[in-house]
Amino acid sequence: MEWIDFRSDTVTLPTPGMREAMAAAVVGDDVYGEDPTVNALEQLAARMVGKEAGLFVASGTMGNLVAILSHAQRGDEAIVGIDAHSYCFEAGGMASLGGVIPRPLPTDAQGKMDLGEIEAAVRSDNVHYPKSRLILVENSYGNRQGFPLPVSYFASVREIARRHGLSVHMDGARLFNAAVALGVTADEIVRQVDSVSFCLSKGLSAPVGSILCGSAEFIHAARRIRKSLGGGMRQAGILAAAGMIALNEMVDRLAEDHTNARQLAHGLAEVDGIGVDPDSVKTNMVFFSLRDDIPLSGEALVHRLKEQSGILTSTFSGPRHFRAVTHQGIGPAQVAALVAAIAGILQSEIGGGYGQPDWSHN
Ligand code: TLP
Repeated sequence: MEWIDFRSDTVTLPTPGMREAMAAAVVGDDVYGEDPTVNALEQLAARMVGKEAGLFVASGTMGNLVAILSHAQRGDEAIVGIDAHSYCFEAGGMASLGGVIPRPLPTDAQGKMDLGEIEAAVRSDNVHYPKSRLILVENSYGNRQGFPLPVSYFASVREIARRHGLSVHMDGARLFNAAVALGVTADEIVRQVDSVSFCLSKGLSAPVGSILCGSAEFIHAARRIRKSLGGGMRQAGILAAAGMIALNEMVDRLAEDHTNARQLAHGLAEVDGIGVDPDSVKTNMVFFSLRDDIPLSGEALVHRLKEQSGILTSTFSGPRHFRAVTHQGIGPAQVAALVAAIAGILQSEIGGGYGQPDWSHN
């Protein structure tokens, strides 16, 4: 059976063009700086986000960790959203591996930290305190169904950072989703931060890899940190070749994923027993929930979707809350299949309440 996989955009498979490019890639030893394909990818990535230099890393998690360890010393503090990926989902690497202390702040419905609270969180020079060193931001904001935060927010954060001599790193795992949704170029967003890491392996469909970008001096330091973490790869041009295609050919199509996500949200809104807010879907993620009175656990819904319809979904941020992510492997037919499958399961549980979804939205 071919699965329909809504669990994440990390499940995307390399395109046939990527596989060809990987097979034909000219490679060398990247630790010697001699892999021409890696070098070309790093230069292209840096150019696309308006930074001086780039560094190919194994994953988004490694990109954030290398960035944090390059900006901050042991005992320094990093201000971060309490539900940001770098705080919640990266196994605490900044603290366990880098000795960097996270200072989590609450975020609003879009994933923004309050500017006043950021400013208030900056430590004064006092022997009792850790040193504030870094502000971590994220765009799009994963825990807010991929909300694309506007350039103006990052400009304000940058202003605070500048006043206090802090650096700003952006977890831009889905930077291009944010840019496409906002109708701006990636470099307009990234101009506001000192460094950014973004993933090639999510909506852009490359099999492996992220890029960290920043000033030439910053990337020089980051290269050593990457080595210390075991991230000095050798003939990595095999992977970078797919990354080139990800950047050159896969960015514009992200708009399709966003359309499909909106369509999914509108479809689910028609299903009795499902809670979803279609207006809050701005990129490629749909968060929805199962109404409390439905006599079915979230886990059971996930299980039945898989067993009955070959559809993979997952709960997210709560036992009755779900995240569905659209990507290259999901088109309108797969969206319709998920809506129909959920409607069918709920109908058998509560009976009735589901008509044909109205597909005229978008
Ligand atoms: N996110 C994964 C899971 O870890 C939740 C996903 O399926 O969305 N920043 C953000 C905002 C991310 O969403 C992710 C991955 C990362 C960083 C880490 O990237 P990888 O998985 O390449 O280490």
